[in-house]
Amino acid sequence: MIRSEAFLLIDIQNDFLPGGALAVADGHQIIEPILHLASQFSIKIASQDWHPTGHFSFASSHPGKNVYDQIPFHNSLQTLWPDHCIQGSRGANLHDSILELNLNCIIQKGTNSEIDSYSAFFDNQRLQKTGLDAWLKSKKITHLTVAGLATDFCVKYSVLDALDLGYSVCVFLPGVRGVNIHQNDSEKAIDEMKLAGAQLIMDKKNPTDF
Ligand code: VGL
Ligand code: ZN
Repeated sequence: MIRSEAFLLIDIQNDFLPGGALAVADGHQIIEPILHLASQFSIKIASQDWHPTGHFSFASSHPGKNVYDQIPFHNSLQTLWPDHCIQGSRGANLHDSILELNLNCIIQKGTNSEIDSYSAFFDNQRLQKTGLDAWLKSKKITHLTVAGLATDFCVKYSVLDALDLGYSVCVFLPGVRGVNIHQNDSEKAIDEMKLAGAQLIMDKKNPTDF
């Protein structure tokens, strides 16, 4: 095992799993492969979507708007979501099996009411950093293997930011699933991550070239 390596688990929270407020189809299928791979990492980090009530990204905060509508925001578009991952709620908890992994660090994001944060590194406008980059640098971590939910949002933006910040990144494909508001969003996200320099892997020992 390379000591400069960590397993980064994105938003594996009850609300993104079947039965949750923003359930990702087949999201539960990531758990077993992730637990299996996790035993090979000494450093494991989880991100946690952690919104205050009335968060800007919630459709319920915009009268007349529906879930999955998009609204203009700072030269970009904000997708509107069902209320999810509300601070202190059961839905915001990391899945029990992930909590049992002896995580070295939990990074909360999306805590500012006024701005969403898909990436575990920055908010969506890149105005503020979470503590993740500083934490990784303090541990001299240079390589990340990433898994979690959702492929087409928080996994994708976390991977793109990690590459941008200079980390070597593997995406563990059996450990990701997407929201797929549009068909193929997950496939497109995977292509984007690969094009940006991420390595796509099916298991730890045998990196596969897709
Ligand atoms: C996520 C939508 C809203 C994610 C978080 O974890 O991918 N998606 N908030
Ligand atoms: Zn969110």
